[in-house]
Amino acid sequence: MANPLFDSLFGQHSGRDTPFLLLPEGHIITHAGFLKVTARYANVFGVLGLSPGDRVAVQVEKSPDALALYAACMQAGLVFLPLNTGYMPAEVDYFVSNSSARLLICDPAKAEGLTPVAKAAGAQLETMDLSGKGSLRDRGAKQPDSFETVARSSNDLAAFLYTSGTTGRSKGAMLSQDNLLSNAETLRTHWGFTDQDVLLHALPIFHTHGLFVACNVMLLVGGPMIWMPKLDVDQLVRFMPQATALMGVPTFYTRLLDHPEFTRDLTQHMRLFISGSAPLLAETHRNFQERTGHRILERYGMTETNMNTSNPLKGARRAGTVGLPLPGVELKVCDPDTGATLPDGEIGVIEVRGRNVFQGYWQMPEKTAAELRDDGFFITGDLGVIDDQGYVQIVGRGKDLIISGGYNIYPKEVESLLDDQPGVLESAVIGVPHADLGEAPLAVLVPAPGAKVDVEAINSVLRDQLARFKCPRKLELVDALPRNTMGKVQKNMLRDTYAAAFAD
Ligand code: MCA
Ligand code: AMP
Repeated sequence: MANPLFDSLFGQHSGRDTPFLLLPEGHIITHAGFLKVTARYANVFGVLGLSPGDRVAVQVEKSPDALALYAACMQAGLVFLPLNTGYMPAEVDYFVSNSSARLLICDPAKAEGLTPVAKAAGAQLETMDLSGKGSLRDRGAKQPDSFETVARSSNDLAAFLYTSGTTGRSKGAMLSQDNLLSNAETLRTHWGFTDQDVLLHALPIFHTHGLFVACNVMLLVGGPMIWMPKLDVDQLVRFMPQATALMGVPTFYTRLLDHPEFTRDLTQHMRLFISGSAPLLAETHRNFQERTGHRILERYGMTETNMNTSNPLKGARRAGTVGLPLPGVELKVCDPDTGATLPDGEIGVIEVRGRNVFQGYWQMPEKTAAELRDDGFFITGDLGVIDDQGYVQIVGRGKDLIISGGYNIYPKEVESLLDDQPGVLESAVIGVPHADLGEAPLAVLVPAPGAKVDVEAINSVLRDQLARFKCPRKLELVDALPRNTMGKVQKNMLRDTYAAAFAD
């Protein structure tokens, strides 16, 4: 094939008037219609002077046109770089300059703040709003609705997704066509998706889960998605009778369980509920089964690896586990110090290898070498154990990471900013249990001797510099941080102290 990823996901639907995106207000976008829009954007990229391999950074609200940007990048051989819509200009600045993106597409409302960012990075700036309108669509209107697909090979890069590091700056995970296509094919088969499925799609499309897992699987099989701009549980409940499957982070399931109309009757016809991106409490799994009769299928993945393990479609779905390694994925649990493989039943760091594993971090050979072994195994930083049936259980994280509602927060990034604030001697940011989001960030601050800390002023700086989901929901002042004999901050003790901080 000339362009394996584009041809398999999109090209195969050329000219098909089959429903692809079902919008909540009733409008239906067909595969053929979607591909025409895609071709217009691919033509615009050519007019803007982009060449295959160039990066296109995209920070736009979820819409059919936003998805068409992904398709257009694939068709034109460009590298798609989606960005969380919550990121502030200071954060976007880093991604655009680090990736040397040639084009930044943003919401018109953010264009003023991002113009200097694009300028400094030498990138062009175009706009697209929630309804798809903006400078890019205006340009597209003058372009043909067909485009000759640019030839690419399986090893060519398809996307960069930035993941933060426990130390230092975010890293651009380079994903090849084969990484994405092989994983989507595996998931389609493993989860039994066909063109008879209708997926409720309420996840954001700037992360692996909503884009590569949900969209790629449905594109492969040619079934439609009910395309919701964001999670709205009333809407999920309203459209569930038209769907067969749902993919979500655990918050989707706890919120559904809180909804009075989410009943066994409503879900009888559903084929599959899939959860991932954050730990699903065994209690949620059990409550869900009691309410609906369905056992949620939990799986485990990462930006760098796509999906690694999954509970089975047929066979035991075990609460509190992420199931078995997917076909084609090798998984082992290793001693964190020596890297030696541990026997089943022992806790260690999970390492994975397979066609799903990324190509490395963009222009960061040392970081790549530190996490991706020469033999192809990727060190995930997740702590796990394999039971006697081969099921993998994630028991913790070797990396200092908070996962809040499925979004990753690296404490180091927030702490660095807090430590720079007037009157702050040092800080520690921890994840504290949160009924809705799984965990949420809380900051513990130590004032400098004799200094007064202005909590409100600090909150305002945080909100200005960081995406809202990263901002600690509470700031606590203490005299000193607990440290061990080596002087290392004991975050476990802080987590115990503040365990009930979000209990109400
Ligand atoms: C929104 N807010 C959050 C979060 N989301 N705060 C902490 N954690 C969050 N996840 C903040 C907003 O900034 C806002 O703050 C306030 O909460 C309400 O925002 P709203 O938009 O109303 O929130 P929501 O619609 O209720 O969103 C919660 C959500 C959403 C549905 C859980 O965050 C979501 O869709 N998460 C999915 C994330 C995801 O796709 N993860 C996959 C990546 P303020 O009031 O101060 O303005 S991981 C991945 O891809 C790997 C590979 C994998 O395995 O899947
Ligand atoms: P990301 O960097 O956004 O790709 O997040 C990947 C991380 O999410 C993994 O390294 C895990 O720590 C976590 N994760 C994903 N799925 C699960 C799951 N089902 N259970 C527990 N943790 C998960």
